[in-house]
Amino acid sequence: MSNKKQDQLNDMKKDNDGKALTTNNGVKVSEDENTLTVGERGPSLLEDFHFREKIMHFDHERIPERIVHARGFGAHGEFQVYEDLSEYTSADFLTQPNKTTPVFVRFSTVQGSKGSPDTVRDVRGFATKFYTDEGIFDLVGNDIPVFFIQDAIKFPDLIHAVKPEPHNEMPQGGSAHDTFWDFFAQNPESTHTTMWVMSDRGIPKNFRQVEGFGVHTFRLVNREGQAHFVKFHWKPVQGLESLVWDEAQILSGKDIDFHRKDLYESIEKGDFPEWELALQIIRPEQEFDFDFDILDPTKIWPEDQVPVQKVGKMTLNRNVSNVFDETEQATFHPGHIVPGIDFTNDPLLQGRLFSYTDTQISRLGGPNFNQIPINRPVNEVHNNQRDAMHQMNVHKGQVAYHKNALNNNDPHTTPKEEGGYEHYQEKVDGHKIQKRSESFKDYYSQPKLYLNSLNEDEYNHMVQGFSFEIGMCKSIMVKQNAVNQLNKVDRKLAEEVAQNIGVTVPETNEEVQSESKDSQLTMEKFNIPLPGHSVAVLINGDISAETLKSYAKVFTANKLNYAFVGKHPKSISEDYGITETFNTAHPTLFDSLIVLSDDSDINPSIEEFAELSYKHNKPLVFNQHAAEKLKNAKLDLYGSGVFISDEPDTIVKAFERARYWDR
Ligand code: HDD
Repeated sequence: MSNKKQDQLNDMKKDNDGKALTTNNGVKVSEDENTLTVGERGPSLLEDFHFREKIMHFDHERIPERIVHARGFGAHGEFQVYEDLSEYTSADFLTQPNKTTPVFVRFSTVQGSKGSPDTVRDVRGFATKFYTDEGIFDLVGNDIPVFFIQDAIKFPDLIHAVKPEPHNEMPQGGSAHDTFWDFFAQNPESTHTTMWVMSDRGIPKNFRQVEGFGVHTFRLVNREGQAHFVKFHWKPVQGLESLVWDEAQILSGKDIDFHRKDLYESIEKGDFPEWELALQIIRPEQEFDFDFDILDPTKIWPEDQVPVQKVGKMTLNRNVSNVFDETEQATFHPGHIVPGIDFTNDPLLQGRLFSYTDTQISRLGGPNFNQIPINRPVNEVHNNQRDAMHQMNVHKGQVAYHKNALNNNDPHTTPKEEGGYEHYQEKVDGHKIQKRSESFKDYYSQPKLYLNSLNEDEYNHMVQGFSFEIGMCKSIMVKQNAVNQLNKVDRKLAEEVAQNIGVTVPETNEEVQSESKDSQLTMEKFNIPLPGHSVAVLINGDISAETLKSYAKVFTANKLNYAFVGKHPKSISEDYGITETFNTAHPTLFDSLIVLSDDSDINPSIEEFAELSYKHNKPLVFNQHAAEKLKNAKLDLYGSGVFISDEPDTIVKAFERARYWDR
């Protein structure tokens, strides 16, 4: 299918196939392994221009990493709206169901540097660039619907607290350290988001199975100039899954690329991940109808109160050709909006509007970053901006100002009726003050709502999350202050965490009184489709090629990824083989396990594999022989999610649940 952005990128792609090596000045190079020297063992000569250029360019290959969200991975795709949304917005990509809009998405972690592991406990960035025919719209969101702070002036403080501590640059990739938890305790508005990060949401299984949230309240504006408040959501068609914390930690060593590999390989295989764009809409006259301020980015709009409408679908179907050229140089900005979409007075959003352009200038070396291929809109760009570092255009003509008569006043402005952007005409009236609105000051009701909405397993995981993270702090004062904050949300939570980390339970119960729940907050509500899951088939002894073939058939029919794992690699038939060994495969790299054994003694590696998969609550299938041989393993052969069967399709039944928490 034709995709305007791909066509544009294709025009700029460089292909070396069959080409002669040249310098950057186009001179053909005859020698690329030995510098020019005086005699074979003599001094090198500076006049070797190819050597100088090659080294000079290499010396400058690195650019600053993003100040936050440094570690990320991107892919291309397409978006299509289901129905014409012109009742709400004039945006062309949201009103034309026949139109396919190219997108580029970058997922990221927040805290860690570019080389940090993927599976740390953290918020995940979910930034989408829509290349619409009316310009670029960036939805620069996260996988958690709320944010730590209410005002952008506190962003440097938040990030200084969560990043590795400045005196020893530790820890890398996580928030389990004193300065983050000190920030948490001293800045109560961070409570809600922190609860989400300490829940299973903080350790997603992969990028394909995360939700996305625009977080802020934006405005949709229709052709008549009428506005509605809106929150944007991405709902993953793949469902939502998380890792177990122990598994996430092991993966940080076993495969630091775990998430990017999953996304890359899924797309390479043609198993394209999809998300539905969903909207929550509040009419202007309802602005004050809620017990939270709709402009406060630390609050959700509970879906039971403000329903979510699915309005379109995004498919990621193409990996980038070059990660630096595309993903690393991509510049997202919540201020990139198109006609039909506008901002609100959310003070966090307003501050972001300054930060993103500013940071791109130091990261990409000047204000012309919009001309880098990945950042170019698919529609034409014309204005009177000129010069600056790395200018890629050659502008014609004498005139670079507005208004002019010399060039017929081109480039000309466009009336709003014909697609020129017009800011929403909100009426504002007030005094200049530096003060947070009283309506932003309820810090505990929504954390309690979140807690009340989790199921028992999710609650227990959250207790473990808090206990690990706060427990890692060195300062007793910080630990105590953090637990004192939890005591304002929920007494039981505070008690359990206090006990786990050895601080005192505050004397008075200060918990916010609320039984409210929202049915859409538990991850349980997501249906998890079978395709895309993975199975490790461990082979002990001699298992016939026919048997393996019958298993492979079931996996292929159900779109399951699989690997046959044995002591040594072995080709079994033309199509099938043992591709992984007990040295290369690891239980954390698979979603489930099948052990096929003959009656020989079980390999100890298989026993360890099965025990860890059991500990991480994964579906397990043992054939009869394997079950007998695993009698002494540290797992309950009759426990939940353990199946003893010689039937290849038992794995489908075993995947009725992706995790068996009730072991
Ligand atoms: Fe931010 C990057 C998401 C608040 C300042 N942010 C960045 C990225 C995402 C978010 C997904 C990575 C984009 C990419 O992949 O290139 N940020 C958010 C969300 C926020 C938020 C959902 C709150 C709702 N951010 C926020 C504030 C500020 C920033 C309040 C500053 C006042 N964010 C930045 C930044 C970054 C960034 C420093 C670093 C790299 C970049 O922009 O391009 O400007």
